[in-house]
Amino acid sequence: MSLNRSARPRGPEPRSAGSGRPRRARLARRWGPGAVIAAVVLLATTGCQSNAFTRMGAPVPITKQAKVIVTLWQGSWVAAWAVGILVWGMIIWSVIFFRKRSDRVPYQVRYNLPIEILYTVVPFIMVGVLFYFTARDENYVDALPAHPDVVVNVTGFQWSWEFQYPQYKVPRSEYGEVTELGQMWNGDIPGNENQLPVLEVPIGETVRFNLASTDVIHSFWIVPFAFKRDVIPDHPNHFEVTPTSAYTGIGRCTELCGLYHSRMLFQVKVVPAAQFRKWIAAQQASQNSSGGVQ
Ligand SMILES: [Cu+2]
Repeated sequence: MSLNRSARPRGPEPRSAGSGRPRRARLARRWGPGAVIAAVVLLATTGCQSNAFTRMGAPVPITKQAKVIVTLWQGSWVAAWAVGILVWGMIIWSVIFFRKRSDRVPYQVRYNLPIEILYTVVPFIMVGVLFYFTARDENYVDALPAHPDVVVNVTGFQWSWEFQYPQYKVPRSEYGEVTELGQMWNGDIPGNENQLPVLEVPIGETVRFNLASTDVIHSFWIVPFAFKRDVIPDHPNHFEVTPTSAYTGIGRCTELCGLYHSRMLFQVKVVPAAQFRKWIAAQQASQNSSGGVQ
């Protein structure tokens, strides 16, 4: 009678050196900690740099608030990667070290109370941690300190924007204050992007935005603010930012508001405070002499 595998009687396999569970345990002991350390080091070191990959698609933030939002976003990804690596690791580990080797029914684990408590409690802890950081950062982003350096009243309408600076008066204009109007974007007209309404704000100062709509719901979005806020008729919305770096770009409406929603663009200029004061003084002078006509 040949001694092939199928002829061997069923039952526990002999635990000879170099085979079965002790071998698996040795391999796991040898490679397990190294793999975990490598994963942690990889995550920690790539997290030190700021590039498109480590920001996980988020824009380069240009306000204090945006930095907090992007950091929260990165933290959520680190948590997701950690859970993913752990789960994938355990799947791969069990596939490699516990693959079927015979028809013997494996050791059955049932009613293991500690393990069941563990995988009930761990998700609660994960949700709790994510909730804590989200609530903390949301409170920071939504905070409205009492005395902002610059106030901008934003009015959204179909299909453009009006920006008013109530701290900077223009007595001879019908608006009474610096008012920036423009044209709806039209790509058929060369250079039309220079006719868009202008929103200019200073670096390093707190800027309060008061949002209002005259018709339907719009939404105010400057991509590197990493933030959007709805502009709702009869429901004033507010938010405040502290810009940290210079930026020139396009802001947009991000709530489908009608036929020309996609053309509801505006110019954004984040500039040094001195340049902002110069610009606003020039706006005051020109709007005063023109009576507010732009
Ligand atoms: Cu809109």
